[in-house]
Amino acid sequence: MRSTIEPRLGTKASPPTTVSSRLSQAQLLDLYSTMLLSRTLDERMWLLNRQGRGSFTISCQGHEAAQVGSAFAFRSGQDVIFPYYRDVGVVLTLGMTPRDLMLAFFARAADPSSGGRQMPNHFASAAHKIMSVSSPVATQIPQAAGAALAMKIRRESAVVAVYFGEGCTSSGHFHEGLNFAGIHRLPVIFICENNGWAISVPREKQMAVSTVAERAAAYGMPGVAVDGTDPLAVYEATLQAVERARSGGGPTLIDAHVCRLTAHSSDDDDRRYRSPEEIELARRRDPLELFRRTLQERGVLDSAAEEEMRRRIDTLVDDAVIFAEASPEPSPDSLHLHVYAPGRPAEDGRARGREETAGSPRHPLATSEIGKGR
Ligand SMILES: Cc1ncc(C[n+]2csc(CCOP(=O)(O)OP(=O)(O)O)c2C)c(N)n1
Ligand SMILES: [Mg+2]
Repeated sequence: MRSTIEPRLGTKASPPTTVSSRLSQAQLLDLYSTMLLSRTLDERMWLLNRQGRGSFTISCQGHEAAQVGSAFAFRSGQDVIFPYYRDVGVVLTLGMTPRDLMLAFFARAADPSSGGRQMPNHFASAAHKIMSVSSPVATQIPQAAGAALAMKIRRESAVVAVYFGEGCTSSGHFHEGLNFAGIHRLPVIFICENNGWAISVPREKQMAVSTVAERAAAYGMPGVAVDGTDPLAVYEATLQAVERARSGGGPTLIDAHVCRLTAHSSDDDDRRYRSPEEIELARRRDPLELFRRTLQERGVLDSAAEEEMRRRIDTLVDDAVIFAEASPEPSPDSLHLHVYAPGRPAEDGRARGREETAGSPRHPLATSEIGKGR
């Protein structure tokens, strides 16, 4: 077993030293409180899972600085965002609420992401231009390149952001998406939350290069490695990428070095493949702790303000749990909603599903089309 999140950029016992000149004191506090809200919500989901009240959770813990710091550079409701399953901090920054996320966690009818049909953390919000998370990892990357092509054709000033883990960079989708975006100089920012693990597979077994950033050279775009535990460093790197994209300079790949503070998911036991020393090293890079110390040292946050912030966030999370748990489940007759095209009702949903998949002339894999060279 090897230690995989050794310091290259950001492992440090002391807090980051930069406080962005681009952010006001109020914005810095907002950034920190969104990180704290992400962590508090996430911890509550683990608790609820262990109590048997929620079937599954997957964590943002250790990624909050990269998520909130980068999302701070986007315009909510204008830029198009393709998150991945860890991105609690991204979607909260862009306007989804604790209630929204708890409704998905409990799979309730009012869940804005999928009406209770998807796994938790498969975020979606049309109002915030947050595109639905795809379960097969990395498929969002070419989707984002396609969305960016649409932006360019329509001459829109919005940009596209797509998030993924470093494990995704071994997938063909990653290479096709970046190649296409590089060729057409598309306004898209590729943000890798590089935590050194793809479930139990360490980075050394995922790629032969030592950083994700260096992969960018193959696609003719800048690759920026950044300390993903420092929200301000991530914010600055993302802002520069956004400015480049908006001014026609094309895509950027950001490689944010983060740490995974939990097991892969609530169904995983990482003690089987991570050493206690490696887990301890990750804990020492806890982005929340580091940023709190920075803000305290700079006189932006004192303990009374922190106490008050924690109380407010606990109340928000309590409210979200009570509200979502009491909300109705989806009704069984809505089973096929958003699954089949509207306007083609059938008395027997199961039979209709089979017929449409196999025989509909509109279906690209209809049996009648296969083998005819179309
Ligand atoms: C195409 C595909 N293969 C395998 C999986 C199972 N799977 C889910 S998450 C994951 C690891 C992804 O690792 P990484 O991209 O580094 O993201 P992280 O979870 O570390 O943030 C895998 C292999 C999947 N969802 N889709
Ligand atoms: Mg990973």
